[in-house]
Amino acid sequence: MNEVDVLTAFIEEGYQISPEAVDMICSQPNPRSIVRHVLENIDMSVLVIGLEHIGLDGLDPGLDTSLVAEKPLSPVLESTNTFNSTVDTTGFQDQNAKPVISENPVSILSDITDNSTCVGEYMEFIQYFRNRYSKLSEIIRSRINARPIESLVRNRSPGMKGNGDFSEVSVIGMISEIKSTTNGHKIIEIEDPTGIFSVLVRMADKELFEQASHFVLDEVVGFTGALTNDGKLMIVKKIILPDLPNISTKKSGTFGKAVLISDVHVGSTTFLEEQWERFLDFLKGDTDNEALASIAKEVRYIVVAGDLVDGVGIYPGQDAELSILDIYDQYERAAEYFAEIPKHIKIIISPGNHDAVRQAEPQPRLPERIRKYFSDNVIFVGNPAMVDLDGVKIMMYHGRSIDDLVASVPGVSYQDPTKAMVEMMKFRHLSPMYGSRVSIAPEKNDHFVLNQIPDILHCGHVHTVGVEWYKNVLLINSGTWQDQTEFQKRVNVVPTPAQVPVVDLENLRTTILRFDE
Ligand code: D5M
Ligand code: FE
Ligand code: ZN
Repeated sequence: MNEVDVLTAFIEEGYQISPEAVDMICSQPNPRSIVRHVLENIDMSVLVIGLEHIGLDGLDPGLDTSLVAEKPLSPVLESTNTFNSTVDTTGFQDQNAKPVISENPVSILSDITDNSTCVGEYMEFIQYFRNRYSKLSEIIRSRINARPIESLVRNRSPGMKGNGDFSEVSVIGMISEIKSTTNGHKIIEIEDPTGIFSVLVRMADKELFEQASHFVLDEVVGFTGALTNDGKLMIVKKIILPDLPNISTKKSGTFGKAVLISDVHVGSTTFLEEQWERFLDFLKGDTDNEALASIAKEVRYIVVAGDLVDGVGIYPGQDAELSILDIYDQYERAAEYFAEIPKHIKIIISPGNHDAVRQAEPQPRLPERIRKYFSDNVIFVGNPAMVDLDGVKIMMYHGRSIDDLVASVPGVSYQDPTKAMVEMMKFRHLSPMYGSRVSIAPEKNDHFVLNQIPDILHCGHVHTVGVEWYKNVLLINSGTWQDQTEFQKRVNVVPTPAQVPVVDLENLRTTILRFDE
């Protein structure tokens, strides 16, 4: 990108930019990713973009630009989001114990909290989809040489197949429609910012057809193939998903354990209090079981992926299934439970669809009125949020989109929740289907795109435990502390409550502890 390209990119989005800022961007190794990052993060009220909005001061020009693009722009935001404290180790004084784990740093790498740009205007939806397309297509673009749809449509003419240019072409589009022909082939309509095009996946191409049967609307996919004679359709030869690269390496190196939970549903009549108390006893080291006691000593973090309480008014007739009717009382009770946990353990809580924040995702962290019930070792983040636990990156997402994926993708079921999480990894998106059960707020920046690859993806919501590796990313669904509700009986959701995945931070090996028997 030269100076003119940079200038044009900003003008097209309605901003002016100072000459110094243009020079600064052009002097970096990857101006395009900086432009994208600035546009995603700039406050809409800014008219002229200056050096102060770029946030590159002091960066090593040789720095990997993929990192530059993913660093929060404001250093203030980064430092206030870092939690480091020395701790009280009550209950952990055993002389034979491993060195006491006292420093358990947490930093928040990405979170919607205090960064929401959305006021609900129509243009925001357009911006949201553009942002989604631009982030995901950029991932795919590094693997194929795609052209804009406009160039295919413009050159459309009878007999164009004979033109060598079009014997093999590639495009990247967002899926807007999936149809079947009478012969059973799939016709997929895709859009990019320049136009609409259709591609055909033949039934006889078994592998491609199987891949295409996993497509959902609004995901971004690359296709390579040949155009038909009239130039109106591409016969697909290769499908390129954003997916994870094959080269990412497995995490290793830190120490201690992270305990992953979700869907506690405090306040519900079906909350399994007895089993939960046994879990708290384990964390306090209050157990006769030596194996459990030794695991407890190594716990540094507890990560809670939403639905901390049952909430109120979530579904019709919920009051009949509540033991605590007031939502603040539910959080107060939850805080009492968490206060029993030794204070050196850092607890990270993100919300779910039963929690007291906006339902539209991404959701911000719980409000101050609720946060103040909890001790200082509890850190609140939004949903989704990526946190770094002393070198291990965990993407926390409650997982409401799993409902959509179960409904749309063959082979994905509530009993096997990590299969839905594999799809999220392949789409590089936590909630690909727009306008279904997940209500997505049109933020300027699509917070669901998996730009940075986490070491662990942690979801909940479906109340079943699952652990699976996908290309060196550990996928965990952390189950629930709620027994089957009447509602779940009717829709045949069979939970696996009171089972707790515990991850060894040194090698990401996972053990499931059972408090259900
Ligand atoms: O969701 C707990 C489980 O119940 C999860 O597997 C989804 C399922 N569930 C929740 N709401 C519905 C609706 N409306 N239809 C079908 N299945 C549903 P939780 O978020 O804890 O209520
Ligand atoms: Fe839940
Ligand atoms: Zn839920």
